[in-house]
Amino acid sequence: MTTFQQKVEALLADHELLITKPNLPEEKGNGIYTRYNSPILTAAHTPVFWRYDLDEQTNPYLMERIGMNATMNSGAIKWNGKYVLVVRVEGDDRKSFFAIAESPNGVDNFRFWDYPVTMPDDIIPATNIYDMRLTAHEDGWVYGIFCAERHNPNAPKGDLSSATATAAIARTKDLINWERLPDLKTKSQQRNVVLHPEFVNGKYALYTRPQDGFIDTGSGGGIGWALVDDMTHAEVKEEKIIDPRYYHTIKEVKNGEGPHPIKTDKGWLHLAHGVRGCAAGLRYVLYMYMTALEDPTKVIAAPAGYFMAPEGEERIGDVSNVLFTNGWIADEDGKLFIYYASSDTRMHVATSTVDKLVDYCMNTPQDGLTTTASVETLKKMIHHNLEIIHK
Ligand code: M1P
Repeated sequence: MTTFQQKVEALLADHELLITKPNLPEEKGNGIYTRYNSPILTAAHTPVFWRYDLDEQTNPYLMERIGMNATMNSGAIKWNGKYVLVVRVEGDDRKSFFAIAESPNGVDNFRFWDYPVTMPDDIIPATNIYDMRLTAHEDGWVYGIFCAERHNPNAPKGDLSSATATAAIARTKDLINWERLPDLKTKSQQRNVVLHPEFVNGKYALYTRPQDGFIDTGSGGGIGWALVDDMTHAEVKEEKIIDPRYYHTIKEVKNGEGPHPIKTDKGWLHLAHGVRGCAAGLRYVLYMYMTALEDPTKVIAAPAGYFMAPEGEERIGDVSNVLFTNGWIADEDGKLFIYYASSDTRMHVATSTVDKLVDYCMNTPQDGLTTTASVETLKKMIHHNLEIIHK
């Protein structure tokens, strides 16, 4: 008969096998990035000792006591030579919290730190928090901006679904102790707010995403930009839309900045998500754009369509047909690790290089916004290629 202790050891051994499984690059790709054959984090990657009470006296059947439902939308930062993610972990109770997982190589062997992040809740307590964007700002702090969700105080009686989204702000110097700052003051609701890593005209600069309601962006025209005097009392006084939504594109319904942009010789390199509606619901894909170094509000490259869309098992999960990103890490040699979640369920990595993605942004044709324009663009490339083939 298997003893309690043997069952515990089997659980721990299976978990160790899972989290140390090598993650191999997929051989075939599109030349732009490389996908990997396994997710980097799933709910099963969370430590056994988060989920099981390992005491035979109190858990004689060795049952899971605290279920974990998903690991998704993670902020990312290179920290003491490690690839570190601030993961949105969602429990079976639907509450999300932040937990840190680190890897020695960025593609596998991600291991959670023993305890989740204790995020101070001393400003206005929130019901749920999620989707942190990390920015190591030139002021010396690492900021985390994330969504704080609360029940809408103006909801009609009995409406328990109406919520509000606010950009919550915290900062740290060690990823362990977090100082919570007041939520961003804005006229509209906000999600997907991201801090630019440098001062602009002596001010902090934020990418925003104004929205009329908790889900609907409504009159919020796209990804916005705002300058803020002081992150300890951050207030958006003026907001300018820098990356608008357009009819019949991948970002027709909504868009949102991913992680903060990366500075390159040719401009700021941005990764974002775009949303469109279809009979199956909303479809979330990733797209890229670039802005000018001297004016980060000026778009200088906007490749048409999506950069990455859900494929294979990525298509299915708690909220199917979704790719979402809020973290990437550029190594000093230009190698780039893109951390993305699929269908609000699991985390993946894709790799590329900064140079390749600048080339992708600068040389992928723009969206002409009509079928006629798309066909003309296609014909130009066919013509050019046929000349080469028949030379
Ligand atoms: O369910 C898909 C995503 O929906 C929201 O994104 P957005 O703010 O653009 O609508 C967020 O709740 C995000 O966490 C989630 O992955």
